[in-house]
Amino acid sequence: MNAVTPLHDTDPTRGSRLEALNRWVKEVAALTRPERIHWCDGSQAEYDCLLAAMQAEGTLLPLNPDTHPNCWLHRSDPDDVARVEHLTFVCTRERDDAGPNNHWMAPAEAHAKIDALFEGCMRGRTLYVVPYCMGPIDSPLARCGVEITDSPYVVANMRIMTRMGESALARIEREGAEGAARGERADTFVKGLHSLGELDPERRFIMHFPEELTIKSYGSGYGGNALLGKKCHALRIASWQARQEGWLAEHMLIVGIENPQGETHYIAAAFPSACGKTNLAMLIPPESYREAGWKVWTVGDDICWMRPGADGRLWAINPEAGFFGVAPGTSARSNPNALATIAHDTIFTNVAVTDDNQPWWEGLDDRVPTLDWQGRPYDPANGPAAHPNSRFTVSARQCPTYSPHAEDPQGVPISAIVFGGRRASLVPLVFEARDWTHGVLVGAAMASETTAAAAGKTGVVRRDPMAMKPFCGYHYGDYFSHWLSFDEPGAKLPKIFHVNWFRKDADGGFIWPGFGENLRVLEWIVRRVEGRAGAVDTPIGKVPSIRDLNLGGASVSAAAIEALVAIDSDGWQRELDEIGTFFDGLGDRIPPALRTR
Ligand code: OXD
Ligand code: MN
Repeated sequence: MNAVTPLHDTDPTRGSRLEALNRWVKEVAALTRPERIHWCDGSQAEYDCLLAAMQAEGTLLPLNPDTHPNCWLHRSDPDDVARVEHLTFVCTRERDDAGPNNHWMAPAEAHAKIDALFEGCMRGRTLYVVPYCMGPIDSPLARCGVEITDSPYVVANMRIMTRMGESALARIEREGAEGAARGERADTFVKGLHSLGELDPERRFIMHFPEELTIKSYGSGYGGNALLGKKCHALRIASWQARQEGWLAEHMLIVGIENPQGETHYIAAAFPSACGKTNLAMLIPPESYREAGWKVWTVGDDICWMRPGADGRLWAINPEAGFFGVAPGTSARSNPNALATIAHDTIFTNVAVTDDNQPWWEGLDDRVPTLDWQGRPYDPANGPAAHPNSRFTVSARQCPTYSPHAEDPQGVPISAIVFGGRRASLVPLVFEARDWTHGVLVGAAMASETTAAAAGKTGVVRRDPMAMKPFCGYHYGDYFSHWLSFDEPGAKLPKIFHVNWFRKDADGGFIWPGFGENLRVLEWIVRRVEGRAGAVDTPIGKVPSIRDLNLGGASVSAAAIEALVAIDSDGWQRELDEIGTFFDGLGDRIPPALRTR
């Protein structure tokens, strides 16, 4: 770092307040050999310094300050644009505990392999110590971590995506002292070590050690590979912790639906990456609903931690403080709330820019960009102008529909859980599971067409139980059993539903209009929860008949709706056979209760 950054070296007082953390930072520094160490306090001044330094280095470019005040563009390495599932490992002592759903490596081998890469990798760089809290800082459901990274871009993103800095350090310190007083280990925070390394895809690994609450990620600076609070901590490690402690860490948005009587139901919904979770979390009701007084509140768009409360209901928090949303497709039509959210104080990554230096992506509007995501003059022959997995990082507080209850320490009570996937055929617009066990089966059987959020082919149907295939930090069989275990006396569990917004007609067009219109389906879900809506029994669960849905002012025909809720028995028989084969592939830990359904 240079003269514009008065960032300070290790603060010995702060370090000694927390022995375990200080020791780990020293060990990492001895291995990685940074030029200096900076403990992040999370202040605005620190953030401004980091941005100024990145700007001076050319790794962060200012966008048009008149249209997008305090907005920035970062371009990642062109070989580093998505999560790398084939290089992501869960390193448990027993191979079977990671399960066939994860790549596994023995912990000793994994540490040796990745530590060899870390050796001396921060020479000439600054090592940042980033204490963070996942969840509202005063929430009993929240959990802390510390990420060590040599990327200022990661630090800046972590400040937006988590509660980062002094307040998190104070909580870590308090929990350490409480643990020590109980005679338990003092380092209950998750340790994440990250280095950009050489950004060489051949020297890239994301390793998780759930038994050690440790993450090591080398060689990538992008998204979930590098912002370790998100997928690595809040899903892979947290799912493991959640199983031990009796809660759930899920790949779900949380949205509040307020009816004209002023009652709000919270829905948690799991969809695979890039299936519109952010859009659903920020949905704008159709006009007739708005006039009637319906409102939609955003609690979270990607991750949900939930735990049974004293009243038997599941209470949920969003562990994140920001949105790391997919830019392409975000528009005034698909998500005006997101556009308002990202109009200022936002970091964009891998988007294109217009001639007046505004961020641009496919689907935004019909302007033609000047530079593509790699900074080249835009030429359609090179493919899309914005990378399909280009992103915005922005504080959730900027969202016009951010729920006034999003930061409640006890969380919000969940009325319904919704599973969904991107399926061009077969799967109806919506159906309701018969009971909790059937609902768990519906989640376990989820499948979706792949998108650009992960490296690899897009558009292929893959099984993605509970949208957790890339994120479940342990054996899927044990995970399903854990889900089933919540059905115990006294539990007031949410009803479970499945939706599919993505059915296509013979010409390849979407049948259901989606976006704000999805509220029609959510209204049916909420009214089912309240026992106020009808439904028709089918072999796969309950579906609404046309008269059960509020279709006033909807642009879709009655015939289309009939088609969207019709059940194709032969197709479902084939689907069930495939689900059976998929479960067989997961081995003998699949709970028998799911088999007999
Ligand atoms: C994400 C993902 O970044 O699911 O949220 O890939
Ligand atoms: Mn996600």
